Amino acid sequence: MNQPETLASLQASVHAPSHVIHVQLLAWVRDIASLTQPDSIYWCDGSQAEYDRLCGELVKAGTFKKLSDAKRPNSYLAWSDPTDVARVEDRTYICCEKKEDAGPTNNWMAPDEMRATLQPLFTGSMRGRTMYVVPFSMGPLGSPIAHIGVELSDSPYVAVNMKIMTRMGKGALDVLGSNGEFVPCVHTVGAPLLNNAKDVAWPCNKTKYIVHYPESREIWSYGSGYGGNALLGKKCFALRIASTMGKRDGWLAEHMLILGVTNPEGKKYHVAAAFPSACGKTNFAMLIPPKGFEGWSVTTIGDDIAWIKPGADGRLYAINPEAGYFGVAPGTNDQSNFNCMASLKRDVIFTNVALTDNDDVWWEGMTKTPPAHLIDWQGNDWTPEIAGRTGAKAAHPNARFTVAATNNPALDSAWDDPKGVAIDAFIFGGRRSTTVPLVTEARNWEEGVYMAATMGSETTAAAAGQQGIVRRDPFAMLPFMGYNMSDYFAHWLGLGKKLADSGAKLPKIFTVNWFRKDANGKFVWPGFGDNMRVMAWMLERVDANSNNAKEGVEHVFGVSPRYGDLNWNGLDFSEAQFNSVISIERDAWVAEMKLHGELFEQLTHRLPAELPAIKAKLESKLQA
Ligand code: SAT
Ligand code: MN
Repeated sequence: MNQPETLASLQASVHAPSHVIHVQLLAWVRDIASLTQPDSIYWCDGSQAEYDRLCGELVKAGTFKKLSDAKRPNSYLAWSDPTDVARVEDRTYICCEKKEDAGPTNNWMAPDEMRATLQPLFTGSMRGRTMYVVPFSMGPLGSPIAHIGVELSDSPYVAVNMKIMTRMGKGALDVLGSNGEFVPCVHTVGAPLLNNAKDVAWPCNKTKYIVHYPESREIWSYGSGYGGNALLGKKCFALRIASTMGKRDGWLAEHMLILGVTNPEGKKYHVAAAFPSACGKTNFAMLIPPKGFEGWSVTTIGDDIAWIKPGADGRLYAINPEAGYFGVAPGTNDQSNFNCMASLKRDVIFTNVALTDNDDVWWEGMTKTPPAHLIDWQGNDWTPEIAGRTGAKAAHPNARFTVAATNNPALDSAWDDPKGVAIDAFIFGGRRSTTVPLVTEARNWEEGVYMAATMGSETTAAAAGQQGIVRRDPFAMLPFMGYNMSDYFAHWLGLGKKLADSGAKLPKIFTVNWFRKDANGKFVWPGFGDNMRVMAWMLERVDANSNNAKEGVEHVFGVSPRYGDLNWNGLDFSEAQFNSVISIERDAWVAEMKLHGELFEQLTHRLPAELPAIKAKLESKLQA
């Protein structure tokens, strides 16, 4: 006879500690365990002792190498399976009831069909492994802008990364209490260990599915152990699922860094900036003002994701839902990102960088002269000579570090503030070697939304697939939208209108392009710290009425600075160079507008009428 289910019997059935009093959570863990059949279940408490123990087990399993404590205390290196190195966009699905609600930019399958597809894959998928129960808060514990998730994963690599990337463990369970809401996330590497088979260092499966059910707010991930495929709080929850929550409840989940910037008079601004993956968000968020900007400071609130909600005063308040950085290592050095290098001195998990002969790490661009010998990310000998001959990279181009925000010397004092920070300006930027000017200010919210919606960017190693081709990446959200892109544009337009109608002052919207190249294929703009020169101009434009506001010059697409409007102290950058990164070439823009047209055709079904109307207006200006 079936016993009535008591809290105690439920807890016992899933080996939960007695402080877990959430019946629905316990029942779900039991159901997933009976589906995936792990050997054991372990509830993560999020403590340092637990982290250290799991890292030790990962070392024993061969997944982690412990780095030299003298060189890089408390740090580890993981090498993934060479086929599991980036997000898999073509295996990522939005499974809502109606295909139109996912929209033409997402892979879609009906929920029933997807559940039937996944059922046999998840059945027994955790055999021979431990299922880690990973409760986490996206955002400061208890913040009205934060939300809770629970990830069940058979990957201890995921558990330790989630400890760094989120507020993970008992604190999140305490917020949940006995009946709080959580987003259930199920993750398996899809590599059951049968008959005591020996494990490999990086288990995964060549079949992969990254699946979202926005209506029931579930995430199911199969077959990959890497980054956004597996750390389900990040892109899956904080962007794809959260974007659908934001649409419903009137807020925004964005692929944006958040930074604070204080001018020499002590006035502080907050900026949120959207760039596609591997286009320098982390560098921008940790920027050190260059020579000529004495008295300015930049502080980091977040480097990848922003959750933004309107406050009672009509301003937009942003939190960083994450607690750590999962950033691109290659190219990072003391010149490009000093604060990042300082953050990486200890307590880091590196994935797919190279190992030095003294048990430290190296990646392309870390130092001018590479070490004479390394073991590359695939475990092979690497020397500059071998690289010159074969082109072999020591680190994978999408190699990553995972490190706690609290390691960042430029961390903003409000980074953990449950209220969030009020945003003064939004910046949108793509990676474009031609066409798009260094900076443009939109004349109004609608034109800003247009510019963000039509943004293009050259693809990078952050996603599997061909690199360096320009694709439209609206709001840098193309791979991360949980619903119909046209509805998302309408959501942005609607939110702006609602706030403006309430009398609120809206943040200004800018687009930037740090990546224009000259005829020899060299970047013209120095970028990195010198991006401060552009940001300072933007902030003057935010304070449009202040005395030192530089007017800039209006053109077809908005307002851009003149050479004399930027502070060039400490940088040798000629007017001719400036003109080559700020110029608007008519022919290039006629071609570019055609691509906007192609995007709008793809999205035509629900496209808000404002956007084609703005396009027509811009085109007629371009013809004039
Ligand atoms: O792999 S992640 O999606 O987490 C990183 C990124 O592409 O931004
Ligand atoms: Mn990102």
